[in-house]
Amino acid sequence: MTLVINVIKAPHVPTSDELWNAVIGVYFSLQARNPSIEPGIDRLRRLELRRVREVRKYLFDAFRDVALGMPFLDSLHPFYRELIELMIDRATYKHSLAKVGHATKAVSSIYKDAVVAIRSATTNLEILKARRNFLARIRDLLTDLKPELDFLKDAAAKLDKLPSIDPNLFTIVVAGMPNVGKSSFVRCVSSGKPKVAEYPFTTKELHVGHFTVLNDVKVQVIDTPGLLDRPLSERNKIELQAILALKHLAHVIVFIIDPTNHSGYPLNEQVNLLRDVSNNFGSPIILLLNKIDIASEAEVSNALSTVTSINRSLPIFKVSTLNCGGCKEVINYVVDNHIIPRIREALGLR
Ligand SMILES: Nc1nc2c(ncn2[C@@H]2O[C@H](COP(=O)(O)OP(=O)(O)OP(=O)(O)O)[C@@H](O)[C@H]2O)c(=O)[nH]1
Ligand SMILES: [Mg+2]
Repeated sequence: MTLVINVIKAPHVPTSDELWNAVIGVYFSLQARNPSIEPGIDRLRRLELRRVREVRKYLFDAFRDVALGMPFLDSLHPFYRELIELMIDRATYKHSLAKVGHATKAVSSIYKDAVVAIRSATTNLEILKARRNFLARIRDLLTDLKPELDFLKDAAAKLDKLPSIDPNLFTIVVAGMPNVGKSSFVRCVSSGKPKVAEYPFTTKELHVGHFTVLNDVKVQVIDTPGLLDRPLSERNKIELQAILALKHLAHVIVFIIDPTNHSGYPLNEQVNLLRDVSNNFGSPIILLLNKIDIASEAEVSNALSTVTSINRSLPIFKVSTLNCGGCKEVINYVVDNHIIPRIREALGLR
């Protein structure tokens, strides 16, 4: 079964102090309804019962909204699950959600004790003592939840910043070493407008753009952070985001090589990375030799012969993403060779 996930949404997660202030607000905003008719103790008893009931309801809702509103990692698409696990410690996340969820039970039990104490009180003083006990226990409970609420608040902020990637769309993942022109390519061919700059590691997270072909087929293009030529075990969390996109999302990989010395990364390292990517991910690769506007003939032919020595059958395009030269041809190639065949297959046409 395919999961349709466009955006991961996180609820507002209150801090322990916010909840305490809200509890005090709820408690003391409630006043006696008929102050002049009822005798003192009955009026106070009734008022305190209403107050503890309202606080219970408020906290119950607040805890439930957090516990059920945060995404359940196990039911997410593996791309999102692994991406979130790069940013958030899975065990702490699960523990925090469970603790906040269980806090609803603690609130119920504190509430029940308060009701018994208020009902059985024979003087105003005893009722006020029951109030003090109730509020003190609620305060302790909220203090105890502080680390978990802080953790979940931070997690929610990270979830809100995740790119809106739909794992069900046809997806082109753009990869290569830093500074070779990946973001420039994404800007040329899609609605995505990732930052382009003359230094490496400009892109630090995944960015998504779209374009539409054949009237209404939406295609997703993902810009990735630059990868270095090194083993998976040495990759940092920024690079691992690119790996997750290649592993889980790519129907086609557009791999960009800069044959000039402009990017600062030698050709042999870029070709090593290309070999690594083609060995580790099953998706078809389209190779782009970029910066053709400044590349010398020798640089281009050297790159071509090095690349073809490792793989003769790679489709290769010479482009200049600075002015988008040649980029349209790349997209036409993807449409003709990958998107149309998929549509025909889905329609049962051969
Ligand atoms: N001359 C020339 N420069 C280019 C071309 N494409 C990109 N650049 C320049 O190369 C630099 C890097 O471009 P980006 O698109 O940011 O490269 P990137 O691969 O996304 O870089 P990271 O995000 O750092 O990995 C920028 O200064 C671009 O203007 C091109 O076709 N020709
Ligand atoms: Mg970039």
